Amino acid sequence: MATRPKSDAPSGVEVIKENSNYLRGTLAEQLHNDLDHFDENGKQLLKFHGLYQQHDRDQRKGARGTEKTHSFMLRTRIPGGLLTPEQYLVHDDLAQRYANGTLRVTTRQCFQFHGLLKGDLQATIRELNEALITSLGACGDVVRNVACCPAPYQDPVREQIQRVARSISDHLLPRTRAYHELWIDGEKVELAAPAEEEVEPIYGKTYLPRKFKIAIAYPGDNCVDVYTQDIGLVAVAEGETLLGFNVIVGGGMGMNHTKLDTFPRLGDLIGFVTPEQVLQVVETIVTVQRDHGNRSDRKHARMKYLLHEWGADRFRMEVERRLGWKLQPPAPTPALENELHHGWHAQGDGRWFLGLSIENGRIKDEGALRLRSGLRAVIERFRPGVRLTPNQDLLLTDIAQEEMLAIENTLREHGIPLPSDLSLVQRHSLACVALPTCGLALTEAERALPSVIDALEVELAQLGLADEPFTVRMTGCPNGCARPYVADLAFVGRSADAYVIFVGGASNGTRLNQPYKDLVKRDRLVDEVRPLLQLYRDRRLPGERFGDFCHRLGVETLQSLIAQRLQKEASDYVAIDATAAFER
Ligand code: SRM
Ligand code: SF4
Repeated sequence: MATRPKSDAPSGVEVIKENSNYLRGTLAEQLHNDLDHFDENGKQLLKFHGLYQQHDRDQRKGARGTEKTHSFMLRTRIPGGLLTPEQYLVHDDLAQRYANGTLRVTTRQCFQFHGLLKGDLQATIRELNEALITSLGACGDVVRNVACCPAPYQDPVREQIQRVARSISDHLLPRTRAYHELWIDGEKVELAAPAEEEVEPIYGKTYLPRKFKIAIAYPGDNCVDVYTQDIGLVAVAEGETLLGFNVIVGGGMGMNHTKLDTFPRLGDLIGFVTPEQVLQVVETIVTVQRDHGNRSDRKHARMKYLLHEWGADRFRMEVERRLGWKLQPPAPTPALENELHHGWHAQGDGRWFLGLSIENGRIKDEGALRLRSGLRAVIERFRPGVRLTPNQDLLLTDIAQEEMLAIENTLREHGIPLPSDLSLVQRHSLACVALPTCGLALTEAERALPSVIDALEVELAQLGLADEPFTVRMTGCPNGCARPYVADLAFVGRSADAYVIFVGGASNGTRLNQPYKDLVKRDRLVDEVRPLLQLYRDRRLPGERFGDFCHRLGVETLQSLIAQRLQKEASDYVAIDATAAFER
């Protein structure tokens, strides 16, 4: 598969970065003009500040020919998903005051606001920063939020990996003053232009060729989907001692349905590093991508394409050449599971945490389910820590035993179910944002998955499979924001309400799934999955998961078994019908 660009000229975004004076461009001037939006160059630069210029695609439908009204998505950067109660409440206040009254937990443990207006951006970002929350580098061609297993068990290894996540995130934050000048100080201090290495010693003035993602997994727990990251670190521990990390490089999900030279890829394991080495190694890998990643074709600019082109050995050797020393061979690690961390758990320090399932990450009040108000009530009164998970869920932490019942009651008063009230399939499902805000969405996802899950719940109950856990992920386009290509079952937006069904991923995120059926309309998704579930019920091995079953048989066998079954059902039906006619 060729990943070479047609031309080596830098892409348009590279030129914008280069000429931006470290992410400033003309954002300051544009911020204060009368328009409700920024120009094309500004749009690109805003991403580095955590902002996406969008419009409500629902409204556009009815208003052809009229000017679109712009609004903004703001993403806050929350390393490892850790928030104080005060920081949660600031997000909640701002969602009400300036955004659309909802908060969105993302698949990388961040919060997103949707529907902000240009005139309120400065106030929103300033207040977040006062609460020590930044949006700098939450989007754009830099290292994004560093994800890490958030479970708050009292365990020195967990505390250490959380610290490593924070230090990688801090170390790789853009260092430009542009963010502060624009959103916090509101004033630009004119100084003689500093040398490039003083402003951005790691990134330089064109930053990275593309977004860059890093996550850390706790031994045995792959809730962060470590193989889908540009750099995945799997902690290796002995008892309560963190020995170091196995380093995985070159994962990524995004692809295009029709461009076969774009593809999801799982990362390669290239070695082991100690906790003292990890920051240097991560920075070095980032610089390899900075210097060798494709800067002319953004469709091939992620580090996974460099790995694909070079192979893991050459990549590792380049990292070692820059380091001046060799990585140790990978250490053995326990088998991985994708832990949801739902329900009540003793932390090990006399306190408890409660993992709540947040449907597709959206925190809002709707009808009898007053999720936002209920969470606010609990957090205001009991002041638990808050942790966001890479499964778009939320953990309330550090809860005293005597508060547990009152917290449950408060949640129930607001119509908020506990995970034990929900089906396994719902708890293991993820959907990306998609419509109406995502400009790249081809189909619905967040708004469509709940009814698909309702129908799946009915099927699974009828087939006696309600207790079988498997992951179901839906995205509104092939970019893969809910990491669909590692799910047991995935629905990936294709065009006008039609999806590609993927099957055969591993629930623990260690194997990619395969396309099973193309262009399936939303209202046919469950009909197409039903025969697969029937086969699974009849032919699975003891303890076999749905994705493993589909992978063992392979797509072609599954398709032919289902065709045979349908043919047999049809001929049985004809025979029964003929008998009935004869009897009549
Ligand atoms: Fe994503 C672009 C939402 C996680 C791969 N993603 C977008 C944008 C910003 C659309 C755009 O570029 O105009 C979406 C904003 C929608 C909106 O209205 O809010 C968007 N991505 C999201 C979130 C909010 C999905 C969610 O439901 O949680 C996640 C935010 C994560 C965060 O907090 O940082 C999100 N995106 C991911 C992930 C999963 C992950 O990071 O673990 C992936 C797949 C992993 C990967 O990066 O390979 C992902 N998003 C993409 C891509 C494809 C990149 C590629 O390599 O081709 C795009 C499109 C692009 O970059 O051109 C994209
Ligand atoms: Fe938008 Fe596609 Fe990402 Fe969904 S997967 S949020 S539709 S870019």
